[in-house]
Amino acid sequence: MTSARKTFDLVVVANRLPVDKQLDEDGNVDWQRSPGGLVTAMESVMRANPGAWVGWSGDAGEAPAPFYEDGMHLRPVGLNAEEIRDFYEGFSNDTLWPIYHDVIVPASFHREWWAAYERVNRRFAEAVAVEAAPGARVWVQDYQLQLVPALVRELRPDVRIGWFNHIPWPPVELFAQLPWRARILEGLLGADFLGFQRQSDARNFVRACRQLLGLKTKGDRVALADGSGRRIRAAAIPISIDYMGLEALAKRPDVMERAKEIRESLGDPKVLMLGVDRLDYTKGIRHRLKAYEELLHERHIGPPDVTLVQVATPSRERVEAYRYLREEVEQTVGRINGELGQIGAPAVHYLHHSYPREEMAALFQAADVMLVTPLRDGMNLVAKEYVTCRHDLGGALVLSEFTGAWHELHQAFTCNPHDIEGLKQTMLRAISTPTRDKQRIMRALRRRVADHDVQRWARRYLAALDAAPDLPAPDPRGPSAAAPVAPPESAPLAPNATGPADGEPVTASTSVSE
Ligand code: ADQ
Repeated sequence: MTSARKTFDLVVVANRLPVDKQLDEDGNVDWQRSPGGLVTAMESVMRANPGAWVGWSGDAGEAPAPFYEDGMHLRPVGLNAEEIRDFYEGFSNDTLWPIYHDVIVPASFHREWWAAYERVNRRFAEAVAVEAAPGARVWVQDYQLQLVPALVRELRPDVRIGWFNHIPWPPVELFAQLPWRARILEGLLGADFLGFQRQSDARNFVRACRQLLGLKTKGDRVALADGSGRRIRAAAIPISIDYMGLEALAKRPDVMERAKEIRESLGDPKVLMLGVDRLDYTKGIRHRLKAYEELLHERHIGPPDVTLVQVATPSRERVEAYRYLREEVEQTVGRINGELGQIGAPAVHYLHHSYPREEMAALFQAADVMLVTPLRDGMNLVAKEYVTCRHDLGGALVLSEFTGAWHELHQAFTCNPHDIEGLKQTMLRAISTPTRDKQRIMRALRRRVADHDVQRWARRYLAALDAAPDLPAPDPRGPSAAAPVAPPESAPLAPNATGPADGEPVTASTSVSE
């Protein structure tokens, strides 16, 4: 007797599984929940919908058998060592990542990397096809999996497919450099709905379809020319964080106590500045250090009154541009401390580690000025985490206008990190603005994040996906009389129906009054 295999109404597909493999002392495998924002977001969605998650386990070799973890069905996808090199480190992180981030470093193009990207995307799509129940919702994440939507549609035309881009979508002039640009656009157009961090990302995508594929577009919709009549919607639904969960953590007495301890161990500076980033060239760490170094040289600020803690999480260390960045940042920190530090009072405390959430929340509460200065960033969750942890209304957020977060948090101390002189002035302003004014700003920033948390992001995304696909209405006179119809305006994203459209700056009329 055979029993029907269980399939799932919601399948999330991401490059990585939401768990990390750990080996205990006896060499037994244990899976630990990874603390990322996506996992937290999906937790609440998956509690309501029995879900599966398809992703790579993070190790080279055969995929482990599917397993359950905290009520989630996890289906690992295997990558061999060459595929990790070519698909992940190569095409994803050394071709797409730089192109999608304004070519801050040059992108590398290699045909064998593309071949691996295609092959691995197909493997992910095949895994999805096995897990999805009839008519399921499939939610594909990010730039590593842009071919998956069309591949899943080929295998499973019955399912509803969404894709969300966590990083920026580049202007068409940059995207056009990609030798495989048409294939990527066609891969994405297999979806029913495409979500982006900012409206300008969605608009860039629509423009690329028009200019590079010659497709007709209207507003946020791209009409396919394959006779299906499908129109794909591309819109901004900016990601957020678990505001309630993080705020509760930040209010824990042990975390607040730890924040005090951190300040004490740094010699109780008058002003503690903080940077927290993956060690990535997009994050503007070098620009931040340059501005800080100049302020020190010019004696505007200096230790022991002012100090900077820079947490730089290890990242993509096998990609050359990242190794080079690390060397440069570490040399700069060494130089600043050598020239401008004092005994017992270094100018920069540089930490190249990952920390538990509690420690991050304590650091955020300890910091008077949070420096978020990316040259380009899809969203930047650190900015949202910082204001969430400041339930005391203390602190000041310096925020680059090149982050997705700035489009929601533009009351922050805004900076253009390329303008070193301007960045220096903004840092000084963040220090010297009167406390009452800073509290007013912090209250408005916190309100925005509280109202637009990650649970709302996930609900909005799935509502938009459910409103898709956008097909011409059947003609009551029969198929031969079918004529194009105006796309229905789907309710969930109607701008300004209940407030600002997500992704839009909070304007004077919608910002929170005191
Ligand atoms: P990332 O570029 O990885 O993500 P970001 O949004 O800054 O970045 O989030 C990083 C996360 O890692 C934050 O939750 C932060 O607290 C945490 N973190 C950083 N350093 C840490 C450390 N040393 N120890 C522990 N935790 C640390 C991509 C895009 C972003 C987008 C996110 C989500 O590049 O633009 O905001 O996806 O969509």
